[in-house]
Amino acid sequence: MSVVGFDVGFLNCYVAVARAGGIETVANEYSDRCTPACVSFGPRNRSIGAAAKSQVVTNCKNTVQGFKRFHGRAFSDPYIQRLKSSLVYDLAQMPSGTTGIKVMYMEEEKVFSIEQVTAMLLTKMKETAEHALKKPVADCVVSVPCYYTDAERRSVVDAAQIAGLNCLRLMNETTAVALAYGIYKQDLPAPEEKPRIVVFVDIGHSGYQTSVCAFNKGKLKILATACDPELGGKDFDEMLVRHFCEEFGKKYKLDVKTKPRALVRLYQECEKLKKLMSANSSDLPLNIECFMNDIDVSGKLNRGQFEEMCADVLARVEAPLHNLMEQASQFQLKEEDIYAVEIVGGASRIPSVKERISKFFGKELSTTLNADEAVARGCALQCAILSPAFKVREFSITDVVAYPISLKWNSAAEEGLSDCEVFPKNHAAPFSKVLTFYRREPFSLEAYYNTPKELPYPDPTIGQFVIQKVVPQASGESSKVKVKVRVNIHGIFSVSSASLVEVQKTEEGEEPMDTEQQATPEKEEEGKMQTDQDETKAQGDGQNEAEEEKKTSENEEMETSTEESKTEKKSDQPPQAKKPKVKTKVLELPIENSPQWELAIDMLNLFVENEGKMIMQDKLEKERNDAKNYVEEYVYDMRDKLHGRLEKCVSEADRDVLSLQLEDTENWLYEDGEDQPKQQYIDKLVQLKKLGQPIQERYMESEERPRAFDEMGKQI
Ligand code: ATP
Ligand code: K
Ligand code: MG
Repeated sequence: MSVVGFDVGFLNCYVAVARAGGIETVANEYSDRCTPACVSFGPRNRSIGAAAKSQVVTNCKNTVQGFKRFHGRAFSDPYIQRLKSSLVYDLAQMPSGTTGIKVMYMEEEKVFSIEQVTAMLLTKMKETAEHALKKPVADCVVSVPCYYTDAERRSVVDAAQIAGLNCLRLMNETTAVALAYGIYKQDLPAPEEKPRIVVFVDIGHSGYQTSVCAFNKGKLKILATACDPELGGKDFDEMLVRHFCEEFGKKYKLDVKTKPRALVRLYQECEKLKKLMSANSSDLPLNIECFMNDIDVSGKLNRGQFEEMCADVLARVEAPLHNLMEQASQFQLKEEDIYAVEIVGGASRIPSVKERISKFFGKELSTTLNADEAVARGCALQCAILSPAFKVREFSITDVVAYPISLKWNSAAEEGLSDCEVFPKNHAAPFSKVLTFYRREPFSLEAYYNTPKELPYPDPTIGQFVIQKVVPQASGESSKVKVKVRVNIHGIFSVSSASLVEVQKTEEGEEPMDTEQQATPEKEEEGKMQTDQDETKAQGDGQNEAEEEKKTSENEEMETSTEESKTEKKSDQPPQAKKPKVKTKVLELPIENSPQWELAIDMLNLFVENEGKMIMQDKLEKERNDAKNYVEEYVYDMRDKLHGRLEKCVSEADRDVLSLQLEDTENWLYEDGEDQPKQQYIDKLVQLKKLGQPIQERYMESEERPRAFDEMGKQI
């Protein structure tokens, strides 16, 4: 059982784990807590994270960044087509129609699905967590933007599975932040009191998310969310890049856009400059040596100029806040009810962004959370709450349905289509509802988002769900079919079960055979967590408050009947006089689920298998490189020592033989030996050691002898 939270950012990823001391953001092999969302493909292996980022310039066509926005998208999606031309790497269509990434890997052209690429990143983050926890990691919570639709969410769940992870929850980023904020607060209002209202704002590299959240002791409830999925740090970088492309065009006659390498370098330098400008309002330089055609370029900029050129971007900061407060006003919330506005995310550090948000609310902004790590920490806290092996203080989390969901179906009673909104906007989630239909035969339901205009996604379809094996009652009447629909813990819609109620009328005293007397399952059992019997103290949040039972904020609602039920309902009423016993038998019905852009199970399995192979390949390549490095190290080390402390232990002739061997090996390493199988390096090292070892042994002996005498002397 592992307790891990992953913040899969557009640019920056963070891993948080729960350990004895509490929640901790852990560092990768470069001692950095931030892992770049970057994967680079090479002729022999992949590099992921920091190692990949260092190849952004040198291997730009095969180094993939900014792929978070490809999840759940068709290749033909206008959004993807628009982006395609601005990327330095290639995109391609997967056989299923979704977006893939085309690179050279292992000296072959390969197309990886977006799920595979994110899985690669997760593989790296998983290793970081495993290294920190010193045990295998599977259970985890993964962050997603709160504006993600179903297809995007399912794609991330698949990516986690490909990486061998068991994703307990996809957590909305702002909800993770809210949890990280609330769980430690000792002074939240009591459950019956007026809740404390906090607005959260997360501005990352690609997206801008806000939520308004109500806190009471032991619980948080998201009330509404609003977003701009296309506003973040990258848009400011874009403006800077555009500015310098123009300037260098005039000043040096360079067409930067024609050289992907130069463009990638300019992006890097502009991002650095942008960050510097947050702390400094004076003129700041931008210098790049050998930028293009051997020309060094330089420019300068100050914050005032930066704000001027980013005016259009900055003008978009208020819209989501307006949207949020408009929704909040529907439940009588006003600006004066807001206790705090907490901001996180890298781009929230831009002074003019902060100013605008602060001005909007007429309030000082609050920055009590770690702007970079809050999402990962919130995910780890959620994982601790969900994990039966961990005791954390009781904290219930209720999220919202971001876009209203409707179902439509062919009506049995009348001709034509019927539909009904099953989850209105800002409905609590996760949540299940039971719908009742009266049918004689299998029927299908189509789920869709009913406000396509507000959807940051081109297709409102969620999926088709066929309720199979529906048959009429023995009497020939329609059967009562109960269909449970839910927005699950990942925020994904599904038809989770369906059952047919078979009514059996028998005479008094006569017991029907084979019948279980069973109540209709209206009570939702899923989502309830087992009582934690583990004796370990509450470690998740450093608080020692044990809890008896954990459950998610799964809510229940009694059956919602559709209009079709009315006409036939009477036939269920047994006539008073005869007093026959009515027994009902509930038959579970199979459901054929076809969510939009679902990854086929055989593809998923293939991807799992391939990820395993690539992990193995990376491992073998690392071992090969290590073996080569050992040879190199030995050559340099021995050469130094032969002329140093080993000199007195070797004859001139032996030394010359070994020296020559060392020199030959060094030359070999730069020529034929540059790229050899691991065994070659191992053999080479053995060969060298055959000559070197006896010399070193002689040296050891000569060192040991006087020491041994010393020891004897002491004993006497
Ligand atoms: P997303 O949340 O959109 O998936 P992310 O989580 O990877 O993206 P963050 O790590 O929150 O994004 O933020 C990265 C962005 O913040 C980058 O554009 C970075 O340049 C910017 N940023 C970081 N520090 C500063 C700073 N001091 N001033 C201005 N911008 C900054
Ligand atoms: K991040
Ligand atoms: Mg982020």
